[in-house]
Parts: sequence; structure tokens; C-alpha cells
Amino acid sequence: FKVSRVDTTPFDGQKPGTSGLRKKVKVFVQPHYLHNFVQATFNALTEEKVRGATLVVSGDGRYFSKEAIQIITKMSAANGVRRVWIGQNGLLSTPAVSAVIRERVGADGSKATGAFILTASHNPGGPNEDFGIKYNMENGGPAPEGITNKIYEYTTTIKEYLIAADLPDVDISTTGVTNFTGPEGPFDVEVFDSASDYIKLMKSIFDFESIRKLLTSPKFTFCYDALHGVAGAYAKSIFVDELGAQERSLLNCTPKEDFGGGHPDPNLTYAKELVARLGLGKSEPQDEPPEFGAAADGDADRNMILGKRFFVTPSDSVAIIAANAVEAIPYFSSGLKGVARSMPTSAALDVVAKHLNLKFFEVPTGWKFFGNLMDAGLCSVCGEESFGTGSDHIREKDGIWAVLAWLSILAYKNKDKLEDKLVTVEDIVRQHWATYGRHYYTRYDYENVDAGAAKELMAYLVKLQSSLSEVNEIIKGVRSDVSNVVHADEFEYKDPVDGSVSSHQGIRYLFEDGSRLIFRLSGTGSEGATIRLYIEQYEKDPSKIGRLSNEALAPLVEVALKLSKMEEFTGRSAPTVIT
Ligand code: VG1
Ligand code: CO
Repeated sequence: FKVSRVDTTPFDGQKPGTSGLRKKVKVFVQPHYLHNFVQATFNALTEEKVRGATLVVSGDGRYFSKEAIQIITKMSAANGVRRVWIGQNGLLSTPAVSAVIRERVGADGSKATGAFILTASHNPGGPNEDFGIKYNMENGGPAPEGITNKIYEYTTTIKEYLIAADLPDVDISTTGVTNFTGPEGPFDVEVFDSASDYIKLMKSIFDFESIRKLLTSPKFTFCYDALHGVAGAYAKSIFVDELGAQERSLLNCTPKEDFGGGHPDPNLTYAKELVARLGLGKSEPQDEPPEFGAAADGDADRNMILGKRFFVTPSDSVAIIAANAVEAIPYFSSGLKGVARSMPTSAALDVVAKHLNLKFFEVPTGWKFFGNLMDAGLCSVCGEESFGTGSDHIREKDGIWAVLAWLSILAYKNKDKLEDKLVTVEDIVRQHWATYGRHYYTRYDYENVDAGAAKELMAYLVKLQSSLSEVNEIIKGVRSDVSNVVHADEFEYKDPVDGSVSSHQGIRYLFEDGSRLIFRLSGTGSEGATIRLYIEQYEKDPSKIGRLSNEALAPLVEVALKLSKMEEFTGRSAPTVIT
């Protein structure tokens, strides 16, 4: 093949957000748009790193992925990349990409050096919806801010990109290696099975035999909903073939370019079918709900865990996994190195860390901040309130891992007594609250609000936060039963490993009784702005841990809305999504 240099001009707004560049498909299909971003990434990585590299290129299979894979392959060839690895049909979940970078050995003994992941995660897909791309590093984790800022800088000055325009399209539907020769030597494309490396890794972490016992016990019933995302490419092999679940326990497990028209976000609002089956919908289900239900997002890095008629908050989920990991999961049997959560995630994990005397870290929103801690051996288990849970087995959050972790805990708690009354998901959570106290928690999202209005609201809160007496006066005027704010700030994180500083990571109001209100702007949307409001209240008193979450949090919610003048700034009298 030949290398062509193509003239181009910069596009505005190619700044990677919390997790890569996410835009409407209509934006991505503009001539040169994707090309500019990919070339800017190569430039940011530097020629030295790109020449001879082995790059994974795949994603959740959403609309425009197939075209994007061909473009990136041709640009890789032209930029001196030695090999491109592609999951069959272009499918690899985000956690599987991370596993492949870290674990896979290529047909010729090579190892991957990085990846382009093609996904907009939980955002809908299709010609009128979203596409996204992000770059992951040699450790399997998202590029750190130092790199993403450089990528952005290059997108603002780009003048040309390199492409092997005459390289034939590769057939990504069949596994195997295709060899090409360019001006500087060989270039290979290897298409491989999307699931096998990931499954191998899962088998090395969990005791599949004990999970199989649980899943095949007549006492236990199970349901998994992939929401037509890429988790479907793993679900049957893992849950049915390996672990013995019944085939009809899988819902929406065929990956689709448009996720069946749905919103592939595993929460109580969007995973409607699963929620109804578990007895958490508006009307009673026809059949007795299963004991356990779980869902994944488009790229399968998120998870929602449900018990029969019971919702596990993601903040509780990571705390419960951390509290039980050493006993229930072989990978952790020699102990946890430490635990970490993102700032807006509830402090349930903090309490576990304190009890178990574990190192603990609070990082900004987004998985990229956990990677350094894990690479330095400081953290084993981590999570976010946004349905993200994971561990140092890879450098991404991992939806199926979280399900296997919960199944392991259930298997452990029911060990030797599968004939008796089952210890349920709800039992495990209530027992956890009784031991550690309960963190009532909710998140309000105001999606697609006017970007200017969102900025004004945040600026107002930053200013207000500097005067605690004013804050407390407002609060007393709204609810006298809410405690005082004792500290407020804009969260800033100094990475303990490399010393890098990330500022403006959300506004925090911390209350005397341990409650917290947090406001931040989303960095993953593709249109307008999304304001996120996180509300949390800690209850230690065992007689008060059984309340309904929305009732317990009502006073704090009222305070948050008045304090932020939410309706005044945004014109919204209610959030678009509550999780
Ligand atoms: C959101 C979540 C954050 C998560 C990120 C990527 O970011 O809040 O916790 O890490 O999505 O998840 P933001 O900036 O919109 O709040 V995924 O599954 O969309 O890659
Ligand atoms: Co995701």
C-alpha cells in the first residue's frame, strides 16, 4: 500500500470528555472528522510510540463502528503501526479491550501497546444518535489527562493526516491474520474471537465451580439483560455455557447497532424489561421474579445489580464487594491492597475501608483516575455511583466482573446450605447496613439543559460556597431539620502517584451529620449540558436504616434545589432521570 497525506483543517470541540470524544453520528460522519481525531491521537502519542505499535481497534458495535474500524486501520498502516487487532465483527467490550491489551498474545507472539475503543457507552446508538472514540494506554486504561489534553491541542492545529487509502477493507467477520506490505515494511491485521481472552481472565479470578453450583440450584433464579449492547457477545458463553444458567435467563443479548432503539443504560429508568421482571416495575410481574438480576450498558463496563424486588445502589455494591471479596473471590484471597471511589460516590466504601483498615482513596469522576493507584499497587477494588465497579484485574470498570463478584458472594453465603432457605441479595445488603450503617443515596440528572444556564448555575454555586454563613442561612430558611454545612469547596485531586492535579471536579457541600450535596457538569454528553446533583445521607442508627430512600432524602433534596436555584437557572421543575 501507499501512504497519502491529506490536507485538512481543524474542527471545533474535539476535546475528549470524561471518557473520550462523544458526538452525534452526524458530526462523526463529516469528511475528515474522525480522521483528524485519530491523527491528533497519533501525534500526541508521538511518532516514536506509534511506529511499530500493536493497536486494538474495536468497540460496542454501534452504528458507524464498521466504517470507523476501516478508517482507523488505514490510518494506522500509514502512520507506521505494525499490527492492528480487531475483535470479530468489531466487537469488544470496554473491559475486554483492557484485558486484551494486558493479557493477549498475538498469532506472532506480539503484545498490544494501546487501543482505540469505539463506543459512546450508555448513550443511544444509530444514525441519529451517538458515536464515540477513546484511546487506552499500554496498561489497559484510559489515556490520562496529560495525553487527552495534548490530543485536543493537536486537533486545534491539525493541517494534514496520513492514510493508506488504497489498503483494501479488511473482512472483520472472520478470524485470522491478513498481511500487507507498505513502504516501510509489513503491516498485519489480526481478527480474533471477542470473548475468549476475557473469559479466560474471569476464570482465573472467580471460582466458576461454586458459581455454577449456585446457578444450577433450583432454589436460585437468575436474569441478565445486555440491553442489546456488546455484553451480549459474552453473556451466553459465560452465564449459560460455563456457568449453567438457563438460556431463557438472558434478555436482549444480541448486540445491535442501535441497541434495539433503546437507551443502553443499566438503571431503573432505562432497563425497563429487567426491572419489571424483578418485580420493581409499576405492575406486578406475571411470573415470580428471579432471585438475582443484572444489566449492562452498551460497552458492558457498567452494571446494575438487583435482587428480587430489591435495588442495590452502585455505591453500596462496591462497598459490599469490598467487604466480602477476601472470603468470596479467590483473586483477592491474600487481601485487598486498598479501595477507591469517585468523589460523588457515597461514603459506604469509606466505612468498610475504616473497619477493615484498608488504604482508601477518593478520586475525581471517571475511571482514568483509578489506573495510577492500581499500577502502583495501592488499590484492588474501586467503584463509582454511576453503575461502575471494578478491580485491578484490568484498568476499566467491568460490568460482567461485577455480576460474577455478586454471584460469588451469594455462592459463598449459601455455601453448604443451598438446600435451606436462600440468603438473598436483599439479606446481604440489609446485613451490610446493620453492620456498617446505611448511606441513603440518590442522583438527579438534568439532561440537555442550556449550556449557558448550566455554567451560570455552577458559577453561582462556586461563589455561594465561599460563604458558609450565607449557605446555612438559606438552609435554615428551607428546612430546619437539615443539619449545618461545615465545609464546602470545589473538589481538586492531586494524584498521589504522579503528583498531577485535576481541578474543578465538582462542588461539594459537606454537612455536620455526614450528609453531602454535590453538583457537577457531565463530561460525557453530546448535546447541551447535563447537570448532576448527588445527594447522600448517612444513618448509623439501626432502627432508622429501613426507610424508603426517597422519603429519607426528601429534606436534603429540597435544600439542594433551593440552594442551587435549580428551577430559576434551568427552567426545569424536575430532573430527567433519577438514579
Ligand atoms: C459519567 C459518569 C462517570 C463515568 C463516565 C463514563 O460521566 O458520571 O462516573 O465514569 O460517565 O462511563 P459524566 O462526566 O457524564 O458524569 V461510561 O460507562 O459512559 O464509559
Ligand atoms: Co460504559
